[in-house]
Amino acid sequence: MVASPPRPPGSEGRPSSPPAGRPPALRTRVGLLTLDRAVVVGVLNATPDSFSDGGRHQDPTRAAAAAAEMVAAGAGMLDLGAESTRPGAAPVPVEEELRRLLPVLRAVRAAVRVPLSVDTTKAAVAAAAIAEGADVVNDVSAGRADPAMFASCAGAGVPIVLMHMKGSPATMQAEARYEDVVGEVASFLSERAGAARAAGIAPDAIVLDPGIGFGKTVEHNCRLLRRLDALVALGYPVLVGVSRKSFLGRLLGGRDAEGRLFGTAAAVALAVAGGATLVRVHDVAAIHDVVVVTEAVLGA
Ligand code: HH2
Repeated sequence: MVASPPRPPGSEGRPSSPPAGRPPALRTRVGLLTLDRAVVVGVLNATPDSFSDGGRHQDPTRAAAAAAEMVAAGAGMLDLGAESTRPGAAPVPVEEELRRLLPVLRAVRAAVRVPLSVDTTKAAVAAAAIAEGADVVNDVSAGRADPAMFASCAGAGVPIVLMHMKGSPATMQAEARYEDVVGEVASFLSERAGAARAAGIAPDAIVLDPGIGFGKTVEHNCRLLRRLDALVALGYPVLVGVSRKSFLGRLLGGRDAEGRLFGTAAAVALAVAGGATLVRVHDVAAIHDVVVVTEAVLGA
């Protein structure tokens, strides 16, 4: 059993069970990742160009130190990426993605014991990362970019995060048009979960994600956060990634990524209140506090 990370003293009184309808665990190769309390997923990008931590974690030794720090601060999982998905980002060839990712993954794997996810849309990168100890695949294309992705995950018995995105990172902001954003995202994710299951991925190895900031306006992002219940109702754990995203900057008068922590905190608290069980963030220590307090209030 991979338990949720320990909470600091004073966090007694938190809810001992998830709100009704929340799936309790995610099946990984190393055991069940319990989701009775929301898991803080720390972001580690081994990229030169990610919008907020680009260039900081390319060196394996520094990445491992950052990983250990995030786990000590309460991260229950870490998400490692080697291709930026920021709006307008150009695709990275598989060799370059592996060259960036694998040394960092090996160093992080040796440094921490929490489950590691790999943020990639390529089955070959996922397979190489799984062979080096990654436990979860985080695919922002939800299996559409590479037809071999679901088979790779099913064959390895590794869970997958299926995220909604309109178009690709290069085109998505130009495609941010919906009649009913909540309904369209829910039906997309339901269809992708069905496709993943048809390819042999276990139902308790699927996580859904509304894809905050991926082909969405400020209003679309806010609406999805407000109506997260519509995604939770699909019956899979929901991961939400709001950390430092540009919709927060827009809501806050054009604030840059470094100045979006309190905005991130507000969005994370509401996501957890709406039923998210995994929150993908850069500022682990601060957001861990947010999650502890939010869950204590929810369970009171
Ligand atoms: N957001 C980013 C990247 N990967 N994966 C999921 N499942 N959900 C998200 O919301 C999500 C994601 C973008 O953030 P970041 O990794 O900080 O930036 P970049 O894509 O530029 O590396």
